[in-house]
Amino acid sequence: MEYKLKNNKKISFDHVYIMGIVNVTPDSFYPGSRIDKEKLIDTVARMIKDGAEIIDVGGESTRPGADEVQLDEELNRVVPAIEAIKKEFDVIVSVDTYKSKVAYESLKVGADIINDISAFRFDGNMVNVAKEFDCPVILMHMKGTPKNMQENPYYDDPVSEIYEFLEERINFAKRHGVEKIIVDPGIGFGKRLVDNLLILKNLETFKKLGYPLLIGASRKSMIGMILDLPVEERLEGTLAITAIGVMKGVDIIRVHDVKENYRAAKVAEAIKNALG
Ligand code: 8Y7
Repeated sequence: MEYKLKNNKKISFDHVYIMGIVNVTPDSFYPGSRIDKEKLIDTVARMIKDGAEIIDVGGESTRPGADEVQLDEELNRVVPAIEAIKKEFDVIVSVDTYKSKVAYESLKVGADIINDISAFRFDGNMVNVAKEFDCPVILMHMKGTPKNMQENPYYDDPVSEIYEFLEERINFAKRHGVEKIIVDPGIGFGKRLVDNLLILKNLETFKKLGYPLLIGASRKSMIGMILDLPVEERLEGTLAITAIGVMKGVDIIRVHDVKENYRAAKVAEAIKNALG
């Protein structure tokens, strides 16, 4: 499978892609990802050198309990950042937003992919923007909203419920003419530790949806719960998830620490693809 992008670019899902996280927010939960605009270009240059093929640019923190960012503020953060990245580098850019206006303005300055953590649920116009630009869209599972999702999450069977949710969102997208879909079970979005563990243990199940699969577990609290360590100390736990994710067929891995995850993914991928 491959998805065509603008300017003769494409994502060919014949190897694992590392997506580097660039937060242009003042309140992101992991302090290492706070970026001011002067550092933006250096940061992206480093990520590309370290193996990132996609840069995910976000302007609103979606950590549990985060306040919603006003539209204008999000536009002011994200659009100039994407414009600057696209001017400097020939790299694939995704825009992390659930607001159609932010997606629209970002696509106009060169963004390639919409990363919508609401899977077209929060903004009724988002699916139309995706259709108009014929761009790939990441459809992620979340129970509730960023503000309330961790209040009391419960699933009888997280893998089946998330699978069915993603199936429904895929059908919604297709009904509206959006075909370039990437699915994501949404690690940490309205899930308990046990739910996150079962999702990761059963990642291959989500491949049966028939679309490329993305995971984002980088430094998330599930790692902190297992190891009893703060966010600064969760790299090794992240790498364990990356290796297992690759082995189970994940196509895109969204991470803060590109170099380390790229190397872990490459080794896991070599094992996964070994013949003989
Ligand atoms: C994810 C994400 C975040 C994820 C996708 C964080 C924006 C929280 N997590 N997008 N965004 N998947 N597709 O810890 O897991 O990075 S924000």
